[in-house]
Amino acid sequence: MTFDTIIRGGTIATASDTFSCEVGIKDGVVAALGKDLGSAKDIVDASGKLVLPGGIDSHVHLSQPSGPGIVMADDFESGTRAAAFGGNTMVLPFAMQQKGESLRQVVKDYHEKADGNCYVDVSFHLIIADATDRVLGQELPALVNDGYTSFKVFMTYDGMALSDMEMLNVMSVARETGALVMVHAENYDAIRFLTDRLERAGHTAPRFHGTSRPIPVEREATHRAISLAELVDVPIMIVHVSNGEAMEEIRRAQQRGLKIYGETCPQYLVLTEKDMDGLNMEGAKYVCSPPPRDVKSQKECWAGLEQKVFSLFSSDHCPFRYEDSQGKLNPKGKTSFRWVPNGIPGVETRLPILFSEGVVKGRISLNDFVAFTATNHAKTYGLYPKKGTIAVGSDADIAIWDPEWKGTMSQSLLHHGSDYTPFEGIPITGWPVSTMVRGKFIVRDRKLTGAKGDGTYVSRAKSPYAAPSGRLVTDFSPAGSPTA
Ligand code: DUC
Ligand code: ZN
Ligand code: ZN
Repeated sequence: MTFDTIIRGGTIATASDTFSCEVGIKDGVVAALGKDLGSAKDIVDASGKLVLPGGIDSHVHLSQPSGPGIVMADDFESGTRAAAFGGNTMVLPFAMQQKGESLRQVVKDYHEKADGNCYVDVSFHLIIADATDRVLGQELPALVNDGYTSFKVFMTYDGMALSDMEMLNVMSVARETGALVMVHAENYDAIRFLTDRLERAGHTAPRFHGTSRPIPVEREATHRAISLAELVDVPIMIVHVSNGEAMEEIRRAQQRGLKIYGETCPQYLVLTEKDMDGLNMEGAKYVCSPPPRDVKSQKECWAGLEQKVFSLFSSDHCPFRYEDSQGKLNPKGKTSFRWVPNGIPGVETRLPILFSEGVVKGRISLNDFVAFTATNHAKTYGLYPKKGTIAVGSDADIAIWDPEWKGTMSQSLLHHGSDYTPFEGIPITGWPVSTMVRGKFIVRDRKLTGAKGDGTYVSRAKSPYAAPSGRLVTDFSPAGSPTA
């Protein structure tokens, strides 16, 4: 066979193995793995490089409405371009419903924003903010059948928080349809109470964002979400876990045999609440929810990865510009942390940070790095084995890494739409130099070679991780039966 491309001389790592061989690519898929594969139109010399499955970032926000007068710093074009430079071949942004909106219309709107504009492949999770009978009974089941097989629910935020009753209803639909529920676990009333008291006391600087949502706020909601999921026997993914107390809730549930999964993010490994304490409004650059905690929490989150309590490492890329009246420095944000948009950029920095801090420093193996950043995302969200690995028959979604590259994380290296990175100044070893999506280089030797439209929308299967365990709390099953 004559291949389109052969990648030669590199060290390949998957979630399970590390080996040396050539990768033969034909028609966008991996067609052969072996020695001396012969000829190809394009022979890529990967000597001294690592050849890894392209990163899949399953927690990304792009072009999402973020409140009056606030504009997100990345749309699908700039966000997926930055993703490619950061070694990613696929991202999963959210299609976010707001109160009163039809979920089907929301999905159409996000396709308008994404289709034809992406550099890497994309697929949407749905955010459910209005759990009406129509959404629960008609729109969600139809959308799951159409390949939108995961939804996120919020336990906090005005206009977004679901009551426990609504959470149970959404979880029941997930059980019946085979979808996976992602949960933002923070206690809404506790945050409102603390925010009001802080403002009344004149504590309005960005650092009080952390004070308004301390660890018990997250721990309690994590415990409650797990209990609700147990009641209806449905697996859930607790996203963006920031500390050991919430992580221990997940571990305890897993030890009891429940299908409770956890995700953590770079900000919880390398930032702390002190970063929100910068002079003037500098702290706003780090405002995200849950907030970064302390060094003890960082260590606990590392332990959560090392011990596989967490299966996913995502960026929670939710970018705003800093020097911008539509971003972090919006006029109301200067009056109180309450109005500083929540979120930080990270789609381009996620992989180098975990490689450098995790693999190079010996905290996790290279194979676990691949699992946490690509393979587990594909398995969790119904994309495996088409995505998330290097195997014959899989899409040729590949990142070539220079494991020896040394430098300092800096805004000047990045391509995202934000005007800063919260990870400025972190020493880094290892960087992705080329990114290939379905056989086409989007970035080659650090230069953009792809075009918008090279990334396409990917419809997803139901996740095997979403199958109920069959364990009921009582002899009555309150949620419907799973359908195939
Ligand atoms: N939750 C997210 O998942 N991202 C940004 C803000 C938030 O609250
Ligand atoms: Zn969230
Ligand atoms: Zn998020």
